Amino acid sequence: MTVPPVPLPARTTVGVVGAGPAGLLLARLLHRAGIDCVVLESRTRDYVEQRQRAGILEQATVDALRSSGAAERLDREGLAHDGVELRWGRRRHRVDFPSLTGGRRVWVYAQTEVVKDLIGLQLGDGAPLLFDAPVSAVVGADTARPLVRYTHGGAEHTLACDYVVGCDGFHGVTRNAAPEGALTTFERAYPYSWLGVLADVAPSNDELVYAHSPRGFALLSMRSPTVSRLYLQVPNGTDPGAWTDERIWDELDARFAVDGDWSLARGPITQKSVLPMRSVVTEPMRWGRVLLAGDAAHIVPPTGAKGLNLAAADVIVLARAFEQWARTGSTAGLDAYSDTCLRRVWRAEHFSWFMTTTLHTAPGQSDFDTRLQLSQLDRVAASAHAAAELAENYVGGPVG
Ligand code: RFL
Ligand code: PHB
Repeated sequence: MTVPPVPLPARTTVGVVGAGPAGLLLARLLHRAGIDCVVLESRTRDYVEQRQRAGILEQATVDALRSSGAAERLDREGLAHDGVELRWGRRRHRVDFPSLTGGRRVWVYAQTEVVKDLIGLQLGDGAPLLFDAPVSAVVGADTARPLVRYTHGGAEHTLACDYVVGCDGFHGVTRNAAPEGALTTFERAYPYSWLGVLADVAPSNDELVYAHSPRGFALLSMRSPTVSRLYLQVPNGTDPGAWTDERIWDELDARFAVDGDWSLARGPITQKSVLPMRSVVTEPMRWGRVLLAGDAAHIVPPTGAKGLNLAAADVIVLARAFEQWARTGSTAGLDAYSDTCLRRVWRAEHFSWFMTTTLHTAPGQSDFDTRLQLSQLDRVAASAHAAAELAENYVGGPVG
């Protein structure tokens, strides 16, 4: 029996490029609001669901997942965290979120799981979400009907939209479709990367541990009560294959070392990868009828755990703006979208830069700079104001 080909829509209200967390959450929020949308993703469903990335969700992200009906498993399996631990000079200091932020906290729930939950719901509802559908061009931003060109099943297709949203990440095509001079990019590179590993071992601490050490930064995070996620600062260009499991554990041991009773449990390492770090902001996040959201518009180094949460915040603002436009015809929300998001983006850029440069040791870093870092960490331990500044930024505020 031959299966009839799935009819591909030729026309929609909102065309979404990319099925990462930004594109999927936007599609979900629009679907719940009764606004037509089509998501086009270049990769396979399996690839998108397995890509290891972020692990911390802010309250505002959790609230959005709940209001879009995508939090059933998150509410069952997500781990609520009320603080993080900082380590430096063999000392440890816990930053308590609820007491410093009026009761706010964060959740440990992997990006892979958020993505699986959102994909399952969209496909379950029969909402148009195409994998293996790379977008090659976005044209006509200055017309009433912008077009998205993509390939699928070996053929070229065109999708006509009222608006197009580029949720296609840092290497996507949408941002590059802007006319010359329409966008300005602000950028900073860092002289180090992270070696990230997944290990089948119970996390050695109940909460995340961010460690400054003369050997470089280390982070202990987790994916579940039986799976640890660990990161080590490594030089740019590091080949993950050059790090044996034993070398990784030895280095983590040395960087997390504290006075007193604490040890790092070891287990089989199941994945290793190296990620470079960058700070990038593109302004504005819109030209004509094309808008950018998530990593397509901005990148942060992962030390503040902001990337995924910024992507979610963008699309929460955008979904509200589309709802206002669909209900009343007013474009006020869409017109304010870029300015509204960029305020939060720049706050997160500053916090991510602050966490990164306070905790990492740059190649050839002077003793003077190290003393400044240690003084800042001492300050967080000594002053409730300094600790509250860190905690407020870490847990994030309400959106919009
Ligand atoms: P994504 O997740 O990159 O999704 C973009 C999607 O667009 C698709 N795409 C296209 N689709 C159609 N046509 C095209 N021409 C396309 N070009 C691209 C891509 O295949 C992809 O599916 O962006 P989004 O949705 O904005 O979400 C942002 C988050 O993914 C990101 O901010 C965080 O994951 C950043 N990040 C991390 N953040 C943290 O807070 N903690 C982490 O540990 C952490 N680890 C990471 C990360 C980002 C990484 N990248 C981007 C290299 C680790 C990595 C490796
Ligand atoms: C993670 O669990 O992957 C994670 C957590 C906190 C960060 C970065 C990554 O700051």
